[in-house]
Amino acid sequence: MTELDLVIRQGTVVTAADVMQCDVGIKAGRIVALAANLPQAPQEIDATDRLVLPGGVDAHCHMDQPMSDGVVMADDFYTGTRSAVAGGTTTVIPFACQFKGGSLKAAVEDYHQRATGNAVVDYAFHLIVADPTPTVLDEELPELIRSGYTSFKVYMTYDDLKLSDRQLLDVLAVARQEGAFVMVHAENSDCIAWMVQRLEALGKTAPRYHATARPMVVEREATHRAIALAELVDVPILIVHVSGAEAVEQIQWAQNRGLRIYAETCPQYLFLTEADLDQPNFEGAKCICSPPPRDKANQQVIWDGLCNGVFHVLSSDHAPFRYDDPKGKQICGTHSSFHAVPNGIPGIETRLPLLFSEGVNKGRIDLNTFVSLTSTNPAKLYGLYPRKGTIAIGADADLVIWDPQRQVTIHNAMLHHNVDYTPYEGMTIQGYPEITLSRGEVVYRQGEVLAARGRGAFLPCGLSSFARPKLTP
Ligand code: DUC
Ligand code: ZN
Ligand code: ZN
Repeated sequence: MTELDLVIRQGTVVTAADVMQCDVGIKAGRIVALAANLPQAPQEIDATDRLVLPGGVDAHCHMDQPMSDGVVMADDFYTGTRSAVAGGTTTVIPFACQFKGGSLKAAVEDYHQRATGNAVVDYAFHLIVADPTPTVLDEELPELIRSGYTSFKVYMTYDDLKLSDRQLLDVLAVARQEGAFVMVHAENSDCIAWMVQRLEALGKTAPRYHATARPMVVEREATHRAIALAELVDVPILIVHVSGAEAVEQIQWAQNRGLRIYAETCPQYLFLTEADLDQPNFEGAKCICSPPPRDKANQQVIWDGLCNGVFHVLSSDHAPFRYDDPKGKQICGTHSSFHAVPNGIPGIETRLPLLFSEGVNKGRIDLNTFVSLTSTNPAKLYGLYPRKGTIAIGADADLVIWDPQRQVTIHNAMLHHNVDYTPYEGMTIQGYPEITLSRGEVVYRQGEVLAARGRGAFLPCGLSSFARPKLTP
């Protein structure tokens, strides 16, 4: 064997399928050997009593995304990806967002400029299709899909992003034709607008009314409609950030009918409830995200869905807005109506530790499921597997040396994002990344991010392993 650059020795190597005691040999940034007693290398990492996991793939996160209304995201590609590696995530897939009236290609070019020279780990882009003009449908989208942007998100709510059912059908048809993969934000826009108007007319503008304005039925109806549209076009879709039981019922119903409906959830639907929106002094705004967190019973249904296979991926939906900031949650320096507060919470760094502690340690999911949900499935869903998302010969050496014993009390001061709060402040968890490697390079070690700014590379995506055509008998 030619000399290895690095050996990770004596660890417990975990993939979506296996748990193995072996060393990991790395050469030129890739995994080249998995065996006991590998020969000495110039660089060695002792992983005794540690897990060796594939680096997390966060397939739903937002960073440096241009916003309307004077709102600015707190994390750019530098701070966002630093936060990612400190939490054990080595690949991120944020969104190049088209504006209505704007070009999709221009959005992609702009987003490249934001990422290049800043990202510390590898990244791909989803597209957001907000204006499916004939040029977008017939030219831009097919060309972009063939150039490695193989997934896109569509919205059923938010005035500046939402598509009509007719437009959704047009976009789904392009996905079917090109083999692309569609993520759907499922909430009924008119129901929300109607609720917001009535609540504001009654002076009910505090953060807690965000949840009142977006009850479960609003998500359930849109989830069902998205499924129906996908069935009509005969194309797989993934429902993003599923928050509770009634949406899960719709997804299970579709899955039981044999439809290719996939689903994602996020830590906020496992760890927060709508009571978190009802904190004093406007602090509830910190937990405003859409869909909103629900209640304990809904949390349990989301946990069940992670255990029983309804969900394929756990993403952060990291949407970083500072709290004490006129460009963030306190938009224009005021405690404005819940409806003006930017939607989203930070979570790219806490995604893996939270799921490990409450999922694996509490016996809800096994180690293989943890790896599937956080790394392997997102890599497969978005056409990055097996380069990313697994520990195998030839895969990129994107790895996390994970200390399953380490107890950590989460404080915002220890996190690496550029947000001035975490919704998980004070929560004590067990299990934390010790070392993170990206293409064989140590980019994080025990609290310190070591990665050089801009070392991350763009990843063109192949077609989704989950969007392959159905086999017909
Ligand atoms: N909801 C979204 O749809 N995107 C970003 C954050 C959020 O809360
Ligand atoms: Zn969304
Ligand atoms: Zn999002």
